[in-house]
Amino acid sequence: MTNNRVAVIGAGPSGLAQLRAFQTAAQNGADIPEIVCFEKQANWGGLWNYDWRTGLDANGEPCHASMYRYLWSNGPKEGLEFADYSFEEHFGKQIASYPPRAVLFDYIEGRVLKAKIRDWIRFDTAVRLVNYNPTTELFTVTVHDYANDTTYSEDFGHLVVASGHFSTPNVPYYEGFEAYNGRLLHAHDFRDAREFSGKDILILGTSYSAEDIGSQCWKYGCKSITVAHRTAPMGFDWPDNWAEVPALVKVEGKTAHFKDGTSRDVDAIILCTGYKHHFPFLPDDLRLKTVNRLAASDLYKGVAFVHNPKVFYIGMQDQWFTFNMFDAQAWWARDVIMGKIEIPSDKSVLLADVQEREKREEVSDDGKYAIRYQGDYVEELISETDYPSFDVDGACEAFYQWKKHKSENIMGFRDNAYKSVITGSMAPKHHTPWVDALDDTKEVYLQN
Ligand code: FAD
Ligand code: NA7
Repeated sequence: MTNNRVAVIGAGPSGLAQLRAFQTAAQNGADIPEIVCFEKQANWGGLWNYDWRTGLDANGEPCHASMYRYLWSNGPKEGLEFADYSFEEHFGKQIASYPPRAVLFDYIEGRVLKAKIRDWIRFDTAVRLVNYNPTTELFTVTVHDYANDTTYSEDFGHLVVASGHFSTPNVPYYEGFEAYNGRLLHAHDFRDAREFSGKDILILGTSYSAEDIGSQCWKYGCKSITVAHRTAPMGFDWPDNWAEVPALVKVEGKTAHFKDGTSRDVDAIILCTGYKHHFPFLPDDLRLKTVNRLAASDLYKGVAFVHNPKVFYIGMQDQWFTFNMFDAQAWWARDVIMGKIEIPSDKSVLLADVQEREKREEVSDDGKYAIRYQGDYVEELISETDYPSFDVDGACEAFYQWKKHKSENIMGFRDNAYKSVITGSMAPKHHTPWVDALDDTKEVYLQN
């Protein structure tokens, strides 16, 4: 008898998208395979499930959480809205465009509570190892069940890896780090900007984490922010106590020395130096090796692993689109597993697909081009499944506006509002400017 059970690793937005995709098919009368989702944390939501811990989690596993207190969406919610579950459906009204983490967690959870799929997830269960047997064509998944403190293995016909890729920090070394007389941490371990109130901080990196953690520290009263760039400065119109400087060369005591010969004393160094795709539970023949880019390596249609197309990776790209892109991928993977979409048997066709995506990404490093590129990708996938079609052009437009608003006012861009591409209604302006909104609770945010 064929084993068509499906193992899903991770119950973050990507894993939940996979569960929701199958549940929708079942709701529409399809005969779906058994789905088992393994989640190492005690709750779902992935990064949106806040954890105050750093280092190891309650079970001694590497702490997955990289999100911090007071985090508000760094892009407009109109770019990530689920096509099958609008913000209005969840909250009973339209809400402002840059919700804090707790609000987005609530939204993510609302869809899966409605779908009643919690029973498909085995919580507190970390995947330790996966093996593929080419003779039986089965994956043996070995897990640690922390609730019962046992390990066990089960066989599956397909594997969906949805374990995220913004959790294992990329931590570079600079001369003098070992003797630095201040607080030195990676963004993954950053939890509360108030810790840095009154301090001079140095940030390495120039991407989302650098921009947002710096902005948070500024908002909650740090004394000064210095951002060192390895490649190019971010170039926003920063507040007066914010400086962008060339790359860090070394640290002596509390003094940071930069490439242009200047130096400054800093109380803390926050490494906003990105993350690694890290799958310690996968053997060489199943493990994705890619950098953080739009055309992730070795994934046919950005989803099926070219070296074994019974393995699907959800959400492994660098992300402009998030929740709705994970949905598009999950619906597509579901239809492959259920035999509705056929993956070409000739591996060279799969490799050519990957190469074409890489080449097209490399045409330009302009942000607008990248947004359109990922928008086209989302459109391509949803055109092949029954995922509800939505106005992807409108979502791209929200992202273009967001970029424009950031360049106009980096500390004020979250005060703007955009139109939902799912319901067509305009978001209200938030009741309090972001710089003054120190309370990020759901109750306060929803007081519109
Ligand atoms: P994750 O959310 O990382 O979930 C992966 C899940 O897999 C976790 O629950 C984890 O516990 C589980 N897991 C991992 N390993 C195992 C294992 N071995 N066994 C069992 N379970 C395992 N996106 C936005 O759209 N807007 C934002 O504002 C935004 N802000 C962000 C801010 C930060 C600081 C970071 C790091 C990311 C942000 N993102 C944002 C992007 C974020 O990656 C996505 O929104 C989303 O969380 C990705 O979902 P995922 O399910 O792919 O991964
Ligand atoms: P990103 O977007 O991967 O950016 C990583 C940054 O780190 C980028 O600016 C890099 O600079 C910089 N980097 C990497 N290595 C080094 C070293 N060795 N020295 C100095 N700077 C370095 O990661 P983020 O954490 O900002 O964002 C990830 C997600 O989290 C994102 O989706 C958000 O939604 C939140 P480079 O340009 O390569 O010189």
